[in-house]
Amino acid sequence: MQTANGNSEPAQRKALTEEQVNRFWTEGYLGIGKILEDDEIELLRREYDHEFELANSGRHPRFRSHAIGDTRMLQIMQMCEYNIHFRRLLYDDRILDLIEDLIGPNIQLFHDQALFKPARHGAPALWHQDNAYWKCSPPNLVSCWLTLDDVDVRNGAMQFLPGTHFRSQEHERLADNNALLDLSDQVDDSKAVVVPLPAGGVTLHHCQTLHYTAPNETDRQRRAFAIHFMNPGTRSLREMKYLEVSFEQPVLRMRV
Ligand SMILES: O=C(O)CCC(=O)C(=O)O
Repeated sequence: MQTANGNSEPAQRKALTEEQVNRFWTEGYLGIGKILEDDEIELLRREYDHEFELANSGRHPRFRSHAIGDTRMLQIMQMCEYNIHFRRLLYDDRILDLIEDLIGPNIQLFHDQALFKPARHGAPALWHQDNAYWKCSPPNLVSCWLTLDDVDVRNGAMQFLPGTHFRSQEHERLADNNALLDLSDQVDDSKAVVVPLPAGGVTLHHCQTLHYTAPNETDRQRRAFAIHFMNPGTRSLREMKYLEVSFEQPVLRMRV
């Protein structure tokens, strides 16, 4: 194939080293440092806060609040349908290049979500595999989890159990919140790896990697945005879409 620079092959672009790609497939996750500039982070924080202000006043159609005891995880599903700045992020080459190194150049959105742990009473995300919710086939989805605040173990940084992506596990529903799945009883969290990040940093994880985030008991809020990517042709058995291949969600990159 001819390209504009006259070479016979497309230029090789690599966002991840071979060692990082191997580590991802061995451990099921990767921590990547800061990928956004400070002015981009500031803009996204303002937009994020605006969307949650709408949600707090009952004016966001995709808002949910997940309570565990007296803590809350606030969630806006499909932020990309309401906010152009978050929609742009789906197409950001800095993110898509990372994803391409893991699942190849044909990349479709599965969904996105903003996950907000307010200061002092942010609920934990209990140990789970994403695909226990999604039931996607084949189970090859990769998530990019982006933080708009500095995160550490105390305000809800991602924690992963390395190597757990090789098999799916049955999940129980949380007793006092039927919407949430919980594997805590079956998890040896002494092996958990915490991935602290600066604002504008990301983690990548496979849809079967067991992960958890702690309650936010600090005075710092924790604003995160997760984008879940799949290959076109992935089917969600949960949505009973196994008879069809869905192109309802945007195809973000395609090289045929
Ligand atoms: O943001 C969190 O605390 C949890 C995120 C999560 O579980 C995910 O993105 O898969």
